Amino acid sequence: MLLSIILPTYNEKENIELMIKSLTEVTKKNNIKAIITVVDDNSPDNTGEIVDKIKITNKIVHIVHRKNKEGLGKAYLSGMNYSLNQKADLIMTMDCDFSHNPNLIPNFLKKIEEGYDLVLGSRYIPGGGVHNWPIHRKIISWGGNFLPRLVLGLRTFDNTTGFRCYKREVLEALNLDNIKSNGYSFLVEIAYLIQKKGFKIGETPILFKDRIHGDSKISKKEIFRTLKTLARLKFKL
Ligand SMILES: Nc1nc2c(ncn2[C@@H]2O[C@H](COP(=O)(O)OP(=O)(O)O)[C@@H](O)[C@H]2O)c(=O)[nH]1
Ligand SMILES: [Mg+2]
Repeated sequence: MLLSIILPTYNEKENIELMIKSLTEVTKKNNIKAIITVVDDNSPDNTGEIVDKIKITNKIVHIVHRKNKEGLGKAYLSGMNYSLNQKADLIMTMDCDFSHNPNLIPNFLKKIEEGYDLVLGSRYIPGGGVHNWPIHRKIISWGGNFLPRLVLGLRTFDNTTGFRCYKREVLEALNLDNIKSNGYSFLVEIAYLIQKKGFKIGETPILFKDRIHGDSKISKKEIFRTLKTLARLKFKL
């Protein structure tokens, strides 16, 4: 069984090396056959070049170089298509800034073994939570998760989490290139399409820690994008 861990990066020079090291250790320690698929949007801080160097000695590291910054959703899509081509059986996505704890990866695989097709790392189930978040971010995140449940009938509690594990069959069943949204709304849309196809979605608790190095790239435009996406999916626009 091959696991591909997709790491989208944009200006992550302070985090990338440590993150790759940590993922390499965790997968080795747990006997998980894995590749790390970095998807870099031509980061001006040279994150891509750093990975090119690491890749020479660490053979589990792969990189997809993209020309322009096109957002998280497009980066995930590139990483997913690449992982499917590499014959990965499981495809994970996670942030490169240590907000998602690499040590939790085995918990996702356990849920997959229990029979789930998609496992979400959830802040909003017992045992999960957020660390060091200002109140406005908590409110935005809570709304971003509550609204899709209300409007689209999603049964899962954390639908904007980027810490996930998909079975390859799930991604093969979707028409990935038809997914229109980007950023957080991409995450909502893909969860909705997967639930609609009748796949089993499970959640495993995660404690989300705010980044220490570098800056968040998610803009306020996301809120409006998510509202637009909800309307489009609800009314099939
Ligand atoms: N390739 C790529 N990665 C991105 C882009 N935007 C954000 N990222 C990466 O996606 C992850 C989550 O982004 P981040 O800014 O930490 O979002 P936040 O934690 O929700 O504030 C990080 O690893 C970023 O480097 C993008 O446009 N392209
Ligand atoms: Mg972050």
